Amino acid sequence: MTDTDASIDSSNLAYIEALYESYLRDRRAVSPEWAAYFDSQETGGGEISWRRQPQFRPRSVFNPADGSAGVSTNGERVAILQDKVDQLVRAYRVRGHTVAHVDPLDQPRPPHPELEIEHFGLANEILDMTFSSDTIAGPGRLTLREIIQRLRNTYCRSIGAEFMHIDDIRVKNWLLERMEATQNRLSLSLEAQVAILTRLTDAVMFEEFMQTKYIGAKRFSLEGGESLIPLLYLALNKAAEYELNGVVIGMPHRGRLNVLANIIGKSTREIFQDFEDLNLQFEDNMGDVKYHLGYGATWIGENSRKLHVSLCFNPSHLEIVDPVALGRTRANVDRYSSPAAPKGMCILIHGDAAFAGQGIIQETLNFSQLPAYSVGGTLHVIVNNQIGFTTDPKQGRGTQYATDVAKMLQIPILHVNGEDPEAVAQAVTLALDFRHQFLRDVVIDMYCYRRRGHNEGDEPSFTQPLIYRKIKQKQSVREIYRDRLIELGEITHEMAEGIAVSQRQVLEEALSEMRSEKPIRPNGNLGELWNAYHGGPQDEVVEVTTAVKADRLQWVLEKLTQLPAGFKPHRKIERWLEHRRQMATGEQPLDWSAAEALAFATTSMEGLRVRLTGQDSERGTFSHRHAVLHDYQTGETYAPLQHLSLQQAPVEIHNSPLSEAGVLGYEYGYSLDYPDGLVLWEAQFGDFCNAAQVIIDQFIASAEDKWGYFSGLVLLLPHGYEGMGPEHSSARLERFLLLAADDNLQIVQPTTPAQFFHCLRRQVISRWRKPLVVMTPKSLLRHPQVFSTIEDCAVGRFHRVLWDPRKPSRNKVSRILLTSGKLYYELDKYRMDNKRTDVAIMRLEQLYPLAQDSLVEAANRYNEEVPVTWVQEEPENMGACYFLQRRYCKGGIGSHPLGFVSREAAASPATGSSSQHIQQQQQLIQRAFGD
Ligand SMILES: Cc1ncc(C[n+]2csc(CCOP(=O)(O)OP(=O)(O)O)c2C)c(N)n1
Repeated sequence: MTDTDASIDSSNLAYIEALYESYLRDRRAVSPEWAAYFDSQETGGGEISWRRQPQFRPRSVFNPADGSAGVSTNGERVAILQDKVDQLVRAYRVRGHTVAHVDPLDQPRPPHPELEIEHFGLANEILDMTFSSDTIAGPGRLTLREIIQRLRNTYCRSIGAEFMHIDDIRVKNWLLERMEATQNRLSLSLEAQVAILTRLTDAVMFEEFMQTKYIGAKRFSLEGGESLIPLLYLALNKAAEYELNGVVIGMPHRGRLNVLANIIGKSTREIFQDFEDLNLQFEDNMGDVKYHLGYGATWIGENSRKLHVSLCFNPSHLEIVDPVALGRTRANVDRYSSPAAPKGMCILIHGDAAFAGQGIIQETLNFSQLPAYSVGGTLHVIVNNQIGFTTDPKQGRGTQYATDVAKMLQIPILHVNGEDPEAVAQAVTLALDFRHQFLRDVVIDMYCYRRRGHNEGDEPSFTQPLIYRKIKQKQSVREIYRDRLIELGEITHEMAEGIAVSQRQVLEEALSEMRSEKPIRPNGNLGELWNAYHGGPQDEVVEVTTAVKADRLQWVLEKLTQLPAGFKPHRKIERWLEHRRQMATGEQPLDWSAAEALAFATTSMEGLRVRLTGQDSERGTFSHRHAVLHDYQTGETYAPLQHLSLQQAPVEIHNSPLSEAGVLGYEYGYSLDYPDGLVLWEAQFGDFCNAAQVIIDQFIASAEDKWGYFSGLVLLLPHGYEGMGPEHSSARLERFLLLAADDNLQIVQPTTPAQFFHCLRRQVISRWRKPLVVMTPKSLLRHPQVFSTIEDCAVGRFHRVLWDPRKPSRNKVSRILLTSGKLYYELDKYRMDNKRTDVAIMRLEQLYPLAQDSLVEAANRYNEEVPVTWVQEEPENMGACYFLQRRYCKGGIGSHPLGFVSREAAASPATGSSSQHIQQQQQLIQRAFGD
């Protein structure tokens, strides 16, 4: 018998005694096995016999030493206890976070029963017994007391880690080893500690300075959460260490100014200037409030590597910037690296209430591992000040943590006490090493508090009196850390004060410079990529050639029908390819799908990237695109657009997740950092874009005006009244027209394949970057009258107004119809069927910016004062009626008075009854012709 065995043996007796006592008090206090054992040991008179039978066998056990069951008595005893200890170890890994000291406000956390040794049938008496600790990083054998201490240090100090929901054992073990080997603490050099203190001092001084110089001005201070600044500082240093070239940050209002000043590098002089509202003299646009502004600058890491850091401009709508920041990051990743070895990174900073409450978070997290959207892992940081405006967490979420939605991903969630800056440093180091290793997202939930009200004018004690009494008493995190370092003898009080004094001085100097010198022009922020592109008014736009030589178009079409040897698509697709081949030879005219493919192909062959995503966009909702073909036998895929030439730029067409706000935000973000590409989002049906209305309102329509951001994003929105009911008829054209002003958007409704071809190419060849909204057809995709020729794409350009191709005689025309979209073909059919040679039909292909001159020119082809009737399928309160009437054609079109024919104003866009639809449509057309 070894010494160890002896100690186990003697401790065991004490342990069993203790268990037996518990059992006598309450049979349920011990495990069923022990209870059964003790039961079996009782003699009739209640006398205990087990002491006289040391060879007890409560159950057959597995011996980890040799894998056998039911070995020697001593082995069994050890194995039983070891098994329980192992269960306890696992419980700490799973539940340790529930009791971790993560809250600087020390709000009570109830003990977790699974972290009590009794729960596993263990008792205090064996705390000094030695067990195998092989499953824990560190020494191979430890006493139970030491094991528990290590586990508590690792999982229950200032970091509470949730990671045991990760199924991949490789990932889980990596985390486990990293945390347990260090007991989840960094061992920091003095230099690193001083760096943290300096960053904290920067953060605190900035807020104090602003508070005294701009009393009562709204700035959404970071006070209480200042550890965000060292956290970001360390994150960017890590990014430099991993040789990344760019980091895009998305964050809300809280602490933005502090981050701008102390992380991004916006000069405090410029920030003061924003506070004094001195920028009006520079700005042609309406601008935005200072706590929404973004900025970009170069960050130099401690290893002297440079990377570009960009803080996205932000609307007030919490979290909606997240997909935008991700899209920007992916653009960087695609341009300079790949998602498998990304050189760019995204950091998203969130509020706790917003993270738990906003649905866009789920949409954003869902991108994480999707090949078309992954950026190789995002760092999420929740500035968890434990309040949302005036709302307590218990009113704001039904989950334990603000971060629980992130458990949908196989990623770690690190809850960390923001008042322990070294724990914050450990969390961010672990997080970024994890991201680098596994290319997955990671969440840091930094617990802190909010020193003031929601903003600087708010009184928080109205609603949270108890917490704010406590907060008032609290020293700042800087003071706490400073005192700790002084106590440890790492620094002196003078050194700490020196850091503060010099920071205060820098701020004072910047303020007096700002006050004594001329205002500095705000940084345009767009970066080099944008040098060749511009926004602004359309009258500065140079017309571009969008036509492509006929033989090239034929070659491309033919190439698009070629498949790799042995690749066999579905029979119907073979026929579809054959049809396309005939388009190449001129035997068949071009349909919509071919024109689109030609636009994408030629753009890519001119070196410009094409990226289209949307729900089921690979095939196309209406089964018309077939951009990605599937082998009918093997399921393998082939995308002909990607195999045109070795020199072509990538063409990516992807099915998106079933999201609108998230995906549109993402593609918008992509377009911000890919001005030299054609970036498109397609709605399944146009009406679904209303689920992304925030992106349309807050970014697409207004970003140029608010922030000087340009975008060439294209929205493809299927639109048209075809009896498909209230929801699948309208892409809500009226909403886009309502948003149109200052040439902020382009809104088109092309009616021929060639028009679509030219319009898409114009969007990317022109240097003018404006979002383009395309009302795309459904029934026209296969309409026999809807075709173009190769020649139509080989000459000409996009026409904003289409003249009547039937060329009615000027003197005969007594009625001009003006319409847009597929209704043209129905009106034309009626005209032909009824031989109405007195009616001319013009098409408005671009609704905004409206080419008034072209419209007047088209109307003037007919006699003066011949009335024009705008005919639309939509009810009067929708479509373009009000827009034309009120904004552009108040007095008619030139000398031609303007009338309107539409469905009656209605609450819902269309009827659900297909026969009623047909009837309405007939009446509408008859009214247009005055019949
Ligand atoms: C989508 C949206 N809804 C409501 C608001 C109004 N609002 C601004 S801040 C805020 C509270 C946010 O709380 P939290 O996410 O915890 O961040 P904190 O302000 O505490 O840092 C609310 C409701 C908003 N800006 N955006």
